[in-house]
Amino acid sequence: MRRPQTQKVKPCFKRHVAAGLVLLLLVSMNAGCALFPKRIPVKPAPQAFTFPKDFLWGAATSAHQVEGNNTNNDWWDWEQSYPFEERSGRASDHWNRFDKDFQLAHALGHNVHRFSIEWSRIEPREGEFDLSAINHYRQVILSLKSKGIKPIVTLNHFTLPLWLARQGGWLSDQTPELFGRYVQTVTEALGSEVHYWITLNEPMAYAFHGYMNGKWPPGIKSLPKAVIVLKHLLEGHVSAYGKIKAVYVQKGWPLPMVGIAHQVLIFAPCTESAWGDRFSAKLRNRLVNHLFIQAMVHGKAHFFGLFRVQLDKPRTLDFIGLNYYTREFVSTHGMQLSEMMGEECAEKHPRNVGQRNFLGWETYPEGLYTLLKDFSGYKLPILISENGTCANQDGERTDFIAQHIKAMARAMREGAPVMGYLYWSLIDTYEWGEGFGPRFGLIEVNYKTQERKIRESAKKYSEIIRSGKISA
Ligand code: IFM
Repeated sequence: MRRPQTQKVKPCFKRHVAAGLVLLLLVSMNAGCALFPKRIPVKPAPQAFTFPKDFLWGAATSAHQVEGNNTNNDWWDWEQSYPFEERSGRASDHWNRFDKDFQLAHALGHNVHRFSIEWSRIEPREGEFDLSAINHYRQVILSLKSKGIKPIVTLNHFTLPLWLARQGGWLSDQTPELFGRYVQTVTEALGSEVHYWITLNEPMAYAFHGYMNGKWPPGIKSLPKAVIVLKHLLEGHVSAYGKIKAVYVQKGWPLPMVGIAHQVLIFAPCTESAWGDRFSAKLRNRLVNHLFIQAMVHGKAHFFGLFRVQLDKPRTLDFIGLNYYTREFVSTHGMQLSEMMGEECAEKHPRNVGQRNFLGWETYPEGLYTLLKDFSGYKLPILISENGTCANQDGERTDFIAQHIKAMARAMREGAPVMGYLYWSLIDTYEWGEGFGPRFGLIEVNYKTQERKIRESAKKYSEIIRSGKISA
């Protein structure tokens, strides 16, 4: 154990009076400290944290948000019929510009990049797989690898092919198997070049917005349907996990790592002293943050009889991807389960003092530390699969990144098994239903000309990556 550093306490008086007098004085004033300077412990200054050499550093995107012209999926359809101010349209034209975008990522020192494959391009009609689309993604992967950037491939990031949405999407009990079939095709075609797979992005957020508040396609508001969708998403994940592993075994490729990208939030009580609010915060934490992961780790999960699931296989996760952005304050407003889940009170909450971004989300880096400590309990590697902000000023993004990386480093110092950090997002994206206003990108996109400009915050992030350290 290291001994605490010490410092000398300065003598209290100068020696300019007669020695005897001084002695007398000192004794009477109980000031022995002047003669025998006391050693008092000083807290060791926290040191910079050095990340492991093989730490994954990069950024993420998703197909529909950057590629442009994903005309054959349910989101495109939804955008045409819903009164959105902005539709995804050409988005960031990443479908055509991916190689240039990856050159920028490379220049910024990224060694990994997460992107998603658009199911509606791969399987435009049921059972028909489009080889040219598969080949496109092969080029995407090869472009990354030629620059020394490892691909992390998400297989489903919210959007569904229109044909599948029309037959019920994730409400249909056929969908988990159809997802497995699509995943198998993609794995057979691209698996030799990929080590990291993410089956689903944010299943809880998907079920909530699509089937509870109805803000996303298919615009349903029904708790029982949301529960069915969650079960099917879990079964879809299990099916995909099995297919991926089976393909690698059959081909004799080194086994890959398969995970999900799971949305996590800090839930805090609106009134600390109100047990009901504290209870609501705990309930949400259990449901939103843990239920899905518990099911994948243990093969079963339940939530007060409302949700009970038993999967064919336990342990269908090799790593946990966490998408962390902010915290929410909740208060309870009744004794029914739905009321106990609470309501948000962020706007009027006095403790909500952090910087707010363009969408009003509070910056709360401490939350990342807390969640990493919490999720370390699953004893699986953790990837920060998304963390980012649509800052009003780029300087806020610089601070956001540094503060979150510090929080992550603190958790790692205390043993959290973090394998990488991905900023959301590499380039500005189309934000679901919110349009192009929120600017999350490390790289700014001029949507009129499609020009790219590296933001200062991206350069600061790059400095952290290159140094492999963060100051305490
Ligand atoms: O843009 C989204 C992404 O698609 C999923 N995670 C949250 C991001 C910001 O809202």
